[in-house]
Amino acid sequence: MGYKVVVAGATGAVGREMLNILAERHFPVDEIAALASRRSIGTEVSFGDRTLRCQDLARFDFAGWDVALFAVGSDGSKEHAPRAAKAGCTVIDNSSLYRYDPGVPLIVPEVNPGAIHEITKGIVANPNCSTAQMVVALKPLHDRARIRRVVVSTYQSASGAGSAGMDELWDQTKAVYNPTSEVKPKVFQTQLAFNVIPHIDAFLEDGSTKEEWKMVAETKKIVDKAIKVTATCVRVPVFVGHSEAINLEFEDPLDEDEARDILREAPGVMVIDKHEDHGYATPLDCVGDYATFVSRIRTDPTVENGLNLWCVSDNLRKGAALNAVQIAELLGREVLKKG
Ligand code: 11C
Repeated sequence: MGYKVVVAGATGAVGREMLNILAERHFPVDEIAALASRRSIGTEVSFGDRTLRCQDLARFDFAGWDVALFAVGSDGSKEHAPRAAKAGCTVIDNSSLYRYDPGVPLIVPEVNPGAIHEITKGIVANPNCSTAQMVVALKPLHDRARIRRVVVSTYQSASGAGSAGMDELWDQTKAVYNPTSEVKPKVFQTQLAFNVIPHIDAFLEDGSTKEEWKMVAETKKIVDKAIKVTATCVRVPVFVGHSEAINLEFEDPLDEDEARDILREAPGVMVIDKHEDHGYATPLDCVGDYATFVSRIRTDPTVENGLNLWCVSDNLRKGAALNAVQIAELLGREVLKKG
């Protein structure tokens, strides 16, 4: 016996990956519904070798459905997630709306699976993509040597802004070679093609951005509230795959060889760390993969117990859809227990 599963936002970049990953991982599905906003009703999406027609999210009755993966943004989640939860369908929400709500667990299954038992509102939150991959790499190191402080700089791909972000990067890239066509930024704040933009999400009063704030707040909620985090989040002209340069300070000594061995054994981590050309992961290497790749692991001799590393992952997968499906698997195993 399997589950009745809903994917809301099924035509978007993350929603399509949710369907792909549910099929790839043979999630025990008895029945599946793909939902979308009114303008996409009837749009066909793939689920393994099946084709699903999108139904209207606004009119969908969630009663009798077990789990709904939401990739509809905060406005859509605000309108429909409580309605689904009230009907008895557990929502796994990819938006930021509920992440900081103390009554909503925020889960990365390799890191804090036990939080699945803290569901109080019928909703589980999926973290921001840049946080998800980072905490997969940090947790095993924190367990061994207690991380005191994290300094992270991100190199985030256009797909973090969805299909529209990828389209804009593509159009701008082509337009650079065609002097007659104008490059007008819409999704991003300025031209992304052949550029980098140190600005993701809204500015906050202290001069940081919401994306940077999310990395701080979410790392504390998922791993340990005692960890200090400071982030600089940057958009780069890459289609898929977020990269992060991470500097860590530990309470206890941890040498780079032991850190490498710990990460080699860690769930969800793939270490690629050779001191040679392409002996490290790049975004192109991680597209379509499940793992969080860790490279360039090395001692930082400028601080006590310091370590540097490079972390890359497919932001549409571990950063969004894969993590949501892993939460659904955890929910099935630990709470719903139907499969
Ligand atoms: C980006 N990380 O790359 C963002 C996208 O809070 O789920 C995901 C935003 C979020 O633009």
